[in-house]
Amino acid sequence: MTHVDANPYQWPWNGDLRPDNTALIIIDMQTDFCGKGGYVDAMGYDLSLTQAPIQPIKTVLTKMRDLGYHIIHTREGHRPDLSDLPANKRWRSQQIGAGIGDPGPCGKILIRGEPGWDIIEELYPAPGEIIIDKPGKGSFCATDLELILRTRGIDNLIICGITTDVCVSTTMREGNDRGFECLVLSDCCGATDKGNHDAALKMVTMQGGVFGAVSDSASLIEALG
Ligand code: C5J
Repeated sequence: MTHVDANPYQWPWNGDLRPDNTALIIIDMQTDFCGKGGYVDAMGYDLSLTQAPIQPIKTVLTKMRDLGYHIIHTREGHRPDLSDLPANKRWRSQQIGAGIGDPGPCGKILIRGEPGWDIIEELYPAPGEIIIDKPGKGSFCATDLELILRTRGIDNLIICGITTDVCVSTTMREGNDRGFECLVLSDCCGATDKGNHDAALKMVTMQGGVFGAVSDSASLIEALG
């Protein structure tokens, strides 16, 4: 039995934590969400908040890679012809001055294949690691993530990345509803607003762990040994 010290319960619920049945899911560590000239920068948010988890994620990623855990990366983005971009999503992004598909310093905002859309160098996927390209906030929506997890016999999801209150939270909720045992790492996430980051994590801990549990990189690494 292995448990990670977490809130509101020692995670995972059944103590069955092994490289075979557990995946690290790193959400949307793309230039568009944490780099200069990207989507979040264009909206005028404080980049230091979405950059804060880079080093903690790197530490966890290195450890879990070394131990042979499944590693999965996601990227939010749309097809260059915008055929998978809902008109209302595009319109809303234009209202805040960061129109999805519009040209910017890092290429077209949130468009697949553009420099700003790709994962940052520091956390770039190693050969063989799974990358899920998703058009929405949740990693299960319009992707083959669930099929991959079921095929590999993965029960436990350790979730991190950006942003805590949007794509991380949506993915955790989707995973939890599908019966996966989810853990979110507080210092390995970041949001464009500190209050939203804190609230998104607090929500997880209600009702005995309504979406799973919350821990941090140090507790996870200690449990992994
Ligand atoms: C957002 C994300 N915030 N990766 N995407 O639009 O959280």
